[in-house]
Amino acid sequence: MKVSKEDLIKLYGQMWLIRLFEQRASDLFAKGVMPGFIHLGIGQEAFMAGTNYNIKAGDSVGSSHREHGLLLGLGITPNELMAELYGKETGCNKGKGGSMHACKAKVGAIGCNGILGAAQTIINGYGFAHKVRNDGNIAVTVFGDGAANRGDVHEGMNLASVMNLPVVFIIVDNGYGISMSSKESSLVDDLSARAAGYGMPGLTADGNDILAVIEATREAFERARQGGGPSVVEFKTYRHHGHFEGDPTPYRTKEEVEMWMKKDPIARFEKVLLERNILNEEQMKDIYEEQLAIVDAAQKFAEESPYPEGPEGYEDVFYFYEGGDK
Ligand SMILES: Cc1ncc(C[n+]2csc(CCOP(=O)(O)OP(=O)(O)O)c2C)c(N)n1
Ligand SMILES: [Mg+2]
Repeated sequence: MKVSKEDLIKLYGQMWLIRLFEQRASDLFAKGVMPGFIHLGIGQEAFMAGTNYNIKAGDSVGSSHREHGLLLGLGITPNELMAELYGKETGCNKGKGGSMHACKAKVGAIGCNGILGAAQTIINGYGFAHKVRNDGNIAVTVFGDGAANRGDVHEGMNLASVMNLPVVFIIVDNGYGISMSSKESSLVDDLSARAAGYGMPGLTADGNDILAVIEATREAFERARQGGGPSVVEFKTYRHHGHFEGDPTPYRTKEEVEMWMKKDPIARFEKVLLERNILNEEQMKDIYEEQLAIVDAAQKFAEESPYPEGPEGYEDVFYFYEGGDK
């Protein structure tokens, strides 16, 4: 697929935005400034930016617990996402969604479900709505190698298939489900092979090569848009950090980490951009600085924003008080 020079440059900026945003979140979390619990997708930027590239206005995209990058690409701004991570009133969910439940339905970011696998059945409702409305939009659900082993995922795939829904199941095999290697939790090399069991196409692509991601999602998304039904796309990638921030990762070797660092998706894309004379090193540095300034501004915005207070603090949430539930 031909991607214009302008788009390649935008994608490069987008990858840096995701990485810098998450590195900042990691630092703030380590300092104890950021509350809650975060899972970072540093190292997985190519699949996030590449998938977003083929998303159109009106599509419904369900993310998982590691996809701040997808949310940024869909249209949750860095300011409102950072504020959400801080639990502030100016966050996209007034600080009550946090990292794992940040969403913004009007830009198609339909959110995450804390129960692995559950979102892959729910996505069919979105797919069905697009089909009934005949709006040419699709529903996309992104989930991990660990989630892929849940029974609900199989039900979801089967239903999408028999109802010929415009749903794309994106499996992100990043090597682990917490500390369980994906090589041990499933004995098929490619999790996309599951698609055959439901009579739909399945494809595995290099999730650290943004151009391969764009190609794979384009094919699957176009099929779904044109009434060709659901499919599975699997991306092989690696998370540079642990499952959660603070995870000491005793389950992986230094050699394994080093091997994947050599496949860093940003460095790989830089090589392509240099080889094709699209950007030189100085221009790449400028783009990096631009994205860094956006992240600095997002942090400042989040820190200066208020927490939800008074009655507002108790709206949109279930809470318990002594003497009964309310
Ligand atoms: C049904 C269910 N079981 C267990 C958990 C706890 N849990 C949260 S994340 C996770 C691992 C997910 O691994 P994977 O799907 O590969 O995604 P990744 O974290 O690698 O992005 C587990 C077991 C859960 N949230 N839901
Ligand atoms: Mg995983």
